[in-house]
Amino acid sequence: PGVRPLIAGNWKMHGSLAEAAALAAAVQAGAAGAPAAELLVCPPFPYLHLVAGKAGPDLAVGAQDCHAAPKGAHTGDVAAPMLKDVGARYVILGHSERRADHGESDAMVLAKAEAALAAGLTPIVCVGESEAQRLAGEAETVVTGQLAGSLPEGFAAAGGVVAYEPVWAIGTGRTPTEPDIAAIHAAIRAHLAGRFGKAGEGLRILYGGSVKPGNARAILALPHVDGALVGGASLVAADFLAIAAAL
Ligand code: G2H
Repeated sequence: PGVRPLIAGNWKMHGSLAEAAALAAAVQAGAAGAPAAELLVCPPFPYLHLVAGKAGPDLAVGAQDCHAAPKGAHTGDVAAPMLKDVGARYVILGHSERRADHGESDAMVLAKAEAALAAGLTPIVCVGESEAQRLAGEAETVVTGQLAGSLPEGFAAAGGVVAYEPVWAIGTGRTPTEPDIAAIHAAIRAHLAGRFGKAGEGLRILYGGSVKPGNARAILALPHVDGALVGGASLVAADFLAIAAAL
């Protein structure tokens, strides 16, 4: 109660300029039909400015990564103030694909989150265990360790968002059981409350990993699940809007 759930679309490295424009327009057009949720789409960098121009007050726009420095000699990277400049309000950080493809550590995610806050962006910090870690009974320890290492001091004051994405559930069609999702979200809440006090109790914790229209209602009804980070299903406007309408 009191927290408006966030349904975030992570478009990853998909689409063309024309497809990004059409998808953003379709989501924007349907946003009024899902008033319970705050809607967010996170397109690839080249389409960010265009999509931000299509988004109205019912649809926020975010990026999928940023550099830790505000500017400088970093060929190929994108700074947080640039994202803010083109209309982004959020930035996804520490997604497991970035941790795997680019060797991002908790310390790097922390530095990026600090840069995001300094630029006036809201970070969405992703955490999640691998399949081996889950089988070894380490899921909760891994997740709380990632949080301890990657959330900056000002995170709660800025309304930062945590996304729990078990690595083995990403794009696989597999999801944890509902009790398993609820257990990790409760552990994340306890960590946030322990670290940030009252402010940590109101922060949004998203579930991500194979969220679809068919499983969204059950997942979003779980305690301490304050929204979803949606990959594959966010590329189809009707599916993304159906997930938002499942709240
Ligand atoms: C997890 C998720 C979005 P998908 O990465 O971040 O993607 O819904 O395709 O599993």
